Amino acid sequence: MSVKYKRSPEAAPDQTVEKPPLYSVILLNDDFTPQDFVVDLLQQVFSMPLPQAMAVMLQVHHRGSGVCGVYTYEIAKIKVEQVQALAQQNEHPLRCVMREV
Ligand code: TYC
Repeated sequence: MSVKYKRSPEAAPDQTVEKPPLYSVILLNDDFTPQDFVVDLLQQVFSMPLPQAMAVMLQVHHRGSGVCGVYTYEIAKIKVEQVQALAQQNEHPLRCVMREV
């Protein structure tokens, strides 16, 4: 869903621009992808510091899924593709999806 907001304090009151929709990038659990691989990937693709990467990996491992970040459509799509490419190159069944916030 898109929301309208005022462009700036200087803008005329009736002047609005569309706020872009945002997408969560979500990692899904599986029984085969090594935990270390997921931690490395979270650091590499999502620029997470090690403690955060470990926390997100454990969240996915224990709860089934976890949010890696929230982005505009094109950025979220690139992140999902990067995760899928790394998983494929390393022959892991890791799944990653995006969902509108
Ligand atoms: N459950 C996996 C294991 O025990 C680890 C894992 C974590 C896999 C997160 C995927 O998105 C994932 N090796």
